[in-house]
Amino acid sequence: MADNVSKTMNPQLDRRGFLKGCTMAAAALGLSEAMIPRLVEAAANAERPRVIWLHFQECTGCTESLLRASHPDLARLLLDIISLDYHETVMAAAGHQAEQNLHDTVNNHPFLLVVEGAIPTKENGIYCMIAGKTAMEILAEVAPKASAIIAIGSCATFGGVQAAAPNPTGAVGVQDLVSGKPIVNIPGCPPNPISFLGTILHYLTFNRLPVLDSLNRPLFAYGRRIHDHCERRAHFDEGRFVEQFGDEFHKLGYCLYKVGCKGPETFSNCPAVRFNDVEVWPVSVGHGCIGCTEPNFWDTMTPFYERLPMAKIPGGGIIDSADNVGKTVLGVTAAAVGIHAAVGIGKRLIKGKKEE
Ligand code: FSX
Ligand code: SF4
Ligand code: F3S
Repeated sequence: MADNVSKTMNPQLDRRGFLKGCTMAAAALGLSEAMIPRLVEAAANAERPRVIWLHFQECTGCTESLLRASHPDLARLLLDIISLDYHETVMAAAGHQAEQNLHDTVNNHPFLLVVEGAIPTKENGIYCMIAGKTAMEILAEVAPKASAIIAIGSCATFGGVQAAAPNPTGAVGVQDLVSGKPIVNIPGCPPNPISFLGTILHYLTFNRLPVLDSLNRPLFAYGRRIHDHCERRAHFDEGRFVEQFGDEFHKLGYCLYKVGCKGPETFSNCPAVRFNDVEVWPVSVGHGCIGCTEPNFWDTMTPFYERLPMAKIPGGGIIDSADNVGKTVLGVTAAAVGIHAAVGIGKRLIKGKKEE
């Protein structure tokens, strides 16, 4: 049954689209141009890994952004390089046939497991049931047989909005329930498709998963603080802030820190890789980052439209209040933020190197 989803979804990918997708993924992975042919070679010739994609408590935004956004080349490339054997949203099979497909792959072939959505654990997991089984039971059955697991989206990685206090269903991420398997977390609500594609292409090209940070996120995508590569950073450093949405400073593109931007404590590649083919990301269209790649951001990053408390600013204690911060003080702050970030990233890289 292998590949039933890919065949349905992927009528054609021309060479131009194929190369474009590989080039974008290579850039996201931080590979030099010289590596692009190797990536293309792997994408074209490596044996396509079978992928089982399970959906639990989620909104399907991760799948939607991956397969149906304005990235047709990326979606087709992805479906070209994997054999998507089971995916509830897009597979043609239904009912017993779909369940049979799942069991065939799980029991007879090596496969990568992708999980989208949180797993509710209260009342023995009854808050998410598929084909008569709880998400907990399905995960317990499938995960031990997977070669590796990719948790996609903030729900599957850290529990997502379902896990927000008071977490009525006891929702958790995959890594809270599964041990003894390599787990890659690709958080974001939803995450950038290129971070997922880059992970798969890295696996195909180098026969191993990418280097991870302490939260199991690939360093190539989550190794840098948003604040440190934001196009509005010069405004932050110069003390030029939007005071409220729609004011003249907003129109001038000033820094969104005072209206709640959480970029100073969020790690993600959003400013660099951007979203959709129109090259935007939240801050570029005038909305602060809400920290959607960080653990429990629904609790820790709210209220979304209030500035980060002083204690949460990297190098904390240096910013007393953005109202009082002048150019000079912000210069010091910026240096402190930069040093803190450099230390943080250094630590992550060292950890990543050790793991590698
Ligand atoms: Fe969660 Fe995925 Fe947020 Fe939705 O399905 S990460 S709710 S955008 O998309 O799991
Ligand atoms: Fe960019 Fe937000 Fe940092 Fe301002 S606070 S520079 S908008 S990341
Ligand atoms: Fe999420 Fe912030 Fe990027 S909200 S999409 S991590 S800019």
